[in-house]
Amino acid sequence: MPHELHVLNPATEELVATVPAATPADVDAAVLRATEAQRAWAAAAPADRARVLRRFAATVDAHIEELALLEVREAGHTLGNARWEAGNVRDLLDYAAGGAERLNGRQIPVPGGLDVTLLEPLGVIGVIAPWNFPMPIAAWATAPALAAGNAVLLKPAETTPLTALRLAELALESGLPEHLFQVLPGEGPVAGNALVEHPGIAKIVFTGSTRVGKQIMAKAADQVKRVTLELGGKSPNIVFADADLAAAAAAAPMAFLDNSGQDCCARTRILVQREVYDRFLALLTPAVEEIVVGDPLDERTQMGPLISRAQLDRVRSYVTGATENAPGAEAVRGKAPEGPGFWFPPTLLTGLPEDAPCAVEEVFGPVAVVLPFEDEADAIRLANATPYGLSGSIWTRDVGRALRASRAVRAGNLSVNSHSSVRYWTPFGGFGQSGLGRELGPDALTAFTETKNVFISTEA
Ligand code: TXE
Repeated sequence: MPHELHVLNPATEELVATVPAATPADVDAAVLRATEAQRAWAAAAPADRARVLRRFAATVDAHIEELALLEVREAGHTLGNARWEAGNVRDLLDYAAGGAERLNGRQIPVPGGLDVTLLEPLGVIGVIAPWNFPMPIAAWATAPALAAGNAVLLKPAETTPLTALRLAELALESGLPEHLFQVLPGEGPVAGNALVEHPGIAKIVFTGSTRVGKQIMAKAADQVKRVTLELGGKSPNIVFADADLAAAAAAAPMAFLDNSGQDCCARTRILVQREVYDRFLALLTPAVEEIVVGDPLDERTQMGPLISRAQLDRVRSYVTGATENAPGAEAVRGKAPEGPGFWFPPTLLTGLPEDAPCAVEEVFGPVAVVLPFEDEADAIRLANATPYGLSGSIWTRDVGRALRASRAVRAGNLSVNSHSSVRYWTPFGGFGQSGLGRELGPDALTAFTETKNVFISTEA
């Protein structure tokens, strides 16, 4: 009896679908088919690849509502977010199509001949995607990989295979050659691991936990397999005393509550200069309490459920531990439905020591800590007191301070007087244990190529 994945609606706990889980033998067969399809695709003119990807983008555009509703049902995302995510897939495909037409090598002056660089596709790419943004993150790797002439085998997360499967159908409808983009729903240690170990896979793009990312990097080393890793985060939101406090307090809740805090860029460490700490907290607290949590299909809803019971248990135990283990700790809690569904209220923790688990580890739920700092140097020290380095925000009206802090905070994606981290046309990725390599942006396609240098002698 083949193993099956049970997809639950996180808002209701109802069974949405049952999907067969791929075995290592399925992965073997998929790699063989993809290898063949990739050869023809790589030989096609870039403009032809671009045309197919633009058609794929148009097909996604015609199915935005359907894809968004599927994302709501399998991942519990609010409808507005899910629509944005489907639109992001469309935009990425369009952007990558343009990239295919502009992906060029160079000609470098060398005495005695002609020297050129060729950007060759890697081959078959294994993409291992998480459940927090199943659709966009799958597309972040898939779109540029295909555009650069590769094939893609995508393993979605166990809990969220449905949008990926639908995207593969839409790709075929759009004229993408068969077997070039295959979706293999399955378990991480089985199907995911089979991709990592397979000698026919040239590169793994993994988004997920730092723990699994390290395992994948170690295994990939055996074949010197290329990896891009997008791992966890514990991003600071630094509020200096000279900031527009009302604006900073209004923006801070959704910066850690969007997607119920299941966002690697979530600003979960709110660092506030001591002289405005009380004033800022007085603005922030009601803003958190007023967040509308509930039915993801209701357009007024700002926050939905967590993905699973396991994630709910994890978040709950972090918060219980925080309040039980620190004598001065206090929790401000917003509202959330009782259940069924995996609900947890927006939660602000104050009075925690700087090194409390909730202050340094990725909780991946609607939970932020608020910590005071003394001056600019102290803010930078606190911001960098983590092995992660994905994102961060700096709120100040002083341009010099904004620039100094942007240089000093060790993170791949910083925003000043904003929490915006992700745009498909700007690079995204982490410092330190938040990852390796960059996705999105103008260099997205080159991450799926190998540079070959060719020297042609004119003296022979
Ligand atoms: O992640 P996993 P989980 C963080 C977040 C969260 C924690 C655990 O803190 O609470 O990780 O989440 C596949 N070989 N992030 O357990 O296990 C798995 O099937 C190959 C941050 O869900 O890392 C899924 O497709 N693949 C994050 C993917 O890896 C394996 C997003 C991610 O799952 C595997 C998600 C293996 N041995 C979680 N084991 C972010 N960066 O945004 C698992 N997988």
